Amino acid sequence: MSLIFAQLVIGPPGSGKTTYCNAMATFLEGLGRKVAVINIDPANENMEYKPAVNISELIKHEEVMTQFRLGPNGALVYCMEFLEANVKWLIGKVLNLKDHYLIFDCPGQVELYTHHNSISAIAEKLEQNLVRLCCVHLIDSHHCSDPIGKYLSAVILCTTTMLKLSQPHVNVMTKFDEVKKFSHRLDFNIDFYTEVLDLGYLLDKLDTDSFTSKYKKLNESFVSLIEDYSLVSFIPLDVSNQEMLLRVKNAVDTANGYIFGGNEPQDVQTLLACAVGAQSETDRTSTIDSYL
Ligand SMILES: Nc1nc2c(ncn2[C@@H]2O[C@H](COP(=O)(O)OP(=O)(O)OP(=O)(O)O)[C@@H](O)[C@H]2O)c(=O)[nH]1
Ligand SMILES: [Mg+2]
Repeated sequence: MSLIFAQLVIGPPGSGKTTYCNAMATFLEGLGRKVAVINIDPANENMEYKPAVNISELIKHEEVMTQFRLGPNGALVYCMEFLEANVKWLIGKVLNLKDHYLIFDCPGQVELYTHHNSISAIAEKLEQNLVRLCCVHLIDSHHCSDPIGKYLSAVILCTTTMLKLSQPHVNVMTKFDEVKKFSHRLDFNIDFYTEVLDLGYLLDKLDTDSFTSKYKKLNESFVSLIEDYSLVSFIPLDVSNQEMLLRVKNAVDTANGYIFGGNEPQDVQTLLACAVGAQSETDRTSTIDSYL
């Protein structure tokens, strides 16, 4: 049986998941890949793509809220548990799409990836059915504008999710076109945030802030945890930039093994390999610089 390659697109609410699914699907189709987007976010309202499979065929978020008198988050958890209990339904749909490259659009409730078990159980079931996943974790670049309240928590979120889901993983910093609006206020060069460089400098910053200095020990522990695992770095992305989409695609194809077993015509693969090889560090830096 042949392998199915897929992206599991996750990230906090509004980080750009649905927009990314649409842009990446269009980008890959442009390269000749046969793509299907599967929506497993029951609260998804504004899909720009036409999903090949939609969780709302199985369960409706609003009905769960009404029937069980749950808030939006409780209902989302219920829907994910329901999907896990009915994972055979999903596997059946996926196996019908076995000649496609799959992109899963996921819900934005982060606890589903850091604490709850349903998504990791579903991912495991997909793996058992020869789906080779790569989690693509989207984080809004706006988090860099607040290293104290947002950036550190985003990096902890990524670390925790990577450990919890235990799947190949690519972290992406989205809405990079927005960075220029606040780049003059950043405490460090943008590479510091994307490469997750020595966070000791961040700690110095946290210590000078009257609010966060109260939590010195806690912040030290967070930084030490992140640095001990040393798992996180981010690929910058503006969804309208093809060069940036290509970099994300290449990282994902390497992470889930598509480059070794994908069905893309050989000449396209060779061409892309050349394009990637040709993109030197200077090219990469100048793409990023053009956004600052
Ligand atoms: N400027 C800019 N805006 C973006 C980019 N990607 C997404 N957005 C915008 O961010 C907003 C949220 O995008 P969505 O794709 O709905 O985010 P989401 O993660 O699916 O949101 P939820 O499903 O509600 O969790 C929309 O207004 C998008 O147009 C980007 O690269 N640049
Ligand atoms: Mg969405």
